[in-house]
Amino acid sequence: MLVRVNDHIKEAMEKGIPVVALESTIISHGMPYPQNVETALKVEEIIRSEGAMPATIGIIDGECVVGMTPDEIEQFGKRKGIAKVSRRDLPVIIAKKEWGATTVATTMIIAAHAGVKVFVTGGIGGVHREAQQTFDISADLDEFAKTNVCVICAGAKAILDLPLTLEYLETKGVPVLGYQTKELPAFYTRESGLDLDYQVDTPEEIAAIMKAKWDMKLDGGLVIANPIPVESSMDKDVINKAIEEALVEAKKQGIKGKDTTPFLLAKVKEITGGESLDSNIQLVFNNAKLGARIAKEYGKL
Ligand code: PSU
Ligand code: MN
Repeated sequence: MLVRVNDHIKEAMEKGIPVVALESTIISHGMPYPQNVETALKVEEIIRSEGAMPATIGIIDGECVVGMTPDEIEQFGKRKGIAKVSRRDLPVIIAKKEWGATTVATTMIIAAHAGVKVFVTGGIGGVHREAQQTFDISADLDEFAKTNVCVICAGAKAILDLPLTLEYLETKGVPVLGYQTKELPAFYTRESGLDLDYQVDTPEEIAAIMKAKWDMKLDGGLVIANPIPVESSMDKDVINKAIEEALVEAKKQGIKGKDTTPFLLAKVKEITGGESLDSNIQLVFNNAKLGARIAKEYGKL
């Protein structure tokens, strides 16, 4: 079987309980052990407490699993050498029957297969700084152009070129909706200085926009940009300085391609003495709450 939807997820769907997808690259490549596993399990708990069903997605022995068990989540957090799997990697990992951690792009693909429309994560990939030279644009952005899943995130990290990321999403026809804000949040901070065209204030409004998009056969996803809670957000100067330093270090070490995002995340954490990791964890929890509510509202339509 290419995609295995576990029984508890199937049952939830039959009963009309809304399902929320979760990715595994954030577990295997986005956070250190054991915080990665603790966070992944807590996110599931938050989604359940909101009356929805979490479905963490990953690839196990070449099988795309929707609704991993806590033990499998633990494995994704602990095991070394689990590949980071984006769209181009997916067929190889499946055919070779390997384990793979799914990025935003791949999680969208597998969620869509299973009929899951809402997906919660921390941050999405984007256009990297200096992409004019490197061509490094995350495959996440192209996935938003074709796969029908609504993704709740805390905006995009300032390790990316945020203005170019917004331009790219516009070109690809992807709605970017600010949740109770008119400004693109920048992951660790609530502000980026970049205006969004649309502010939405309730999960109901978001569900209605999802439905209108897909009823019109406008294929592709939506980005819901949910700012980090004030009490968990970082000082702008502190985080920006850490990011600049991390970027210099990445260049010095010749870090490229798929290694860039995990490298920068780990480096920023090191430079900020772990403060960025705490913020990262809190913003995912905040997104989980909103994602569950959106899934519930969409389920009513
Ligand atoms: N942002 C984070 N943590 C992450 C990622 C992004 O704060 O773990 C992961 C997501 O899985 C995202 C991927 O899809 O990085 C993007 O990688 P790339 O830029 O190589 O496409
Ligand atoms: Mn890349």
